[in-house]
Amino acid sequence: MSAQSPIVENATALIGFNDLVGLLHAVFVKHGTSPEVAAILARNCASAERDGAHSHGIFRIPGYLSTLASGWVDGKATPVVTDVASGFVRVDAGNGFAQPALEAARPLLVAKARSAGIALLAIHNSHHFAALWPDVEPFAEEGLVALSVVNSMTCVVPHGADRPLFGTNPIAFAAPRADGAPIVFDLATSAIAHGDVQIAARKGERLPPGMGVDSLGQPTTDPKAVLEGGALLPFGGHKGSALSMMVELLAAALTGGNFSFEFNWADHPGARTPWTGQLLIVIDPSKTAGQSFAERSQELVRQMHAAGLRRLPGDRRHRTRAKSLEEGVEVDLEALNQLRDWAT
Ligand code: NDP
Ligand code: PYC
Repeated sequence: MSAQSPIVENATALIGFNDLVGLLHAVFVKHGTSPEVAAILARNCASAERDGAHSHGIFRIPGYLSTLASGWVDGKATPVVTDVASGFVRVDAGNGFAQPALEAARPLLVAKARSAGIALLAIHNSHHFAALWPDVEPFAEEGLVALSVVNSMTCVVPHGADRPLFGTNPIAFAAPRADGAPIVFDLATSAIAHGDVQIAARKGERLPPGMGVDSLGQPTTDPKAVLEGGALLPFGGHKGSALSMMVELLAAALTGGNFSFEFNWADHPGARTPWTGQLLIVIDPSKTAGQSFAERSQELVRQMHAAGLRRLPGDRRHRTRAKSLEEGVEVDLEALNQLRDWAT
């Protein structure tokens, strides 16, 4: 399918995955990234759109572009990888995006995980504006277990506190299984991702109760009240709050990156990307005693289904992915036309 000839259906169009990657690549390069960085961000963003992860797909492009225009992030940064210890790799992303930093460190990280059984990647001086599952899923596809955390920007009130401090701080996990796609989950530790609040505000929808507060700290279901001076709450009260605190410690304190409250983008109007850190832990489960890990994880899934479970985390994404690869990625037509303008 050609990027030039989408099939129009209502206000959406279908575009082939590779065409979408190519279009996004052109947009990124046009707006100041290197071709190498553009290739990584374009695939990441198109993959989110392909899998129906809309809060971190094309919706994010205006934020990427305004950030690049503001000079807040270096779209041409070259990450510097350091072999710190037998199970520890560090990357200075050079005020660039986190995904190219991960890509640069990947071979060393995997080699260490395979030889020692476990290895850690600490990325700092980095910007992460995307979904986290694309960072962990590929490890599970090659038989490894991966866990990643990244901290974002202050907009979440810690449980029991009076004002926002934490970011929306997601946690993503991926593990191989014997008969099927890897088990993957990826969730914000806030009750709702900031991106979904923006989408609700744009569509004029209310939020479910318990997601956020207004500028006076009062519970609200109005997304605009959350965005304009209000804040989000952690999911699950003190439990999500503790996990969000853990993410701050692992993604910032342990990597040398900024806490969610430590950067000030006030002098960069248009900047949207959190300038923080990211941690990945990769485990080689072939070192496990007894039956293979992939067979054990398959058994767990079998038992969950036998217990009545209909939907595993990742099932919805994989269903959407299969449809997108078969029929084309369904994209808002106006957004597609906008991308074409930006690409030229
Ligand atoms: P969701 O609450 O939509 O989903 C969280 C996880 O639960 C997913 O793995 C999802 O699988 C699964 N899931 C959802 N509903 C069900 C269900 N009914 N049964 C079983 N599993 C289910 O995600 P969030 O809103 O918390 O986060 C959205 C995205 O925002 C994430 O990709 C996250 O990485 C990103 N984000 C990025 C930040 C950053 O700083 N870069 C900050 C905060 C969030 P499935 O995907 O298959 O639906
Ligand atoms: O959706 O919460 C979010 C988010 C923050 C940074 C990137 N995405």
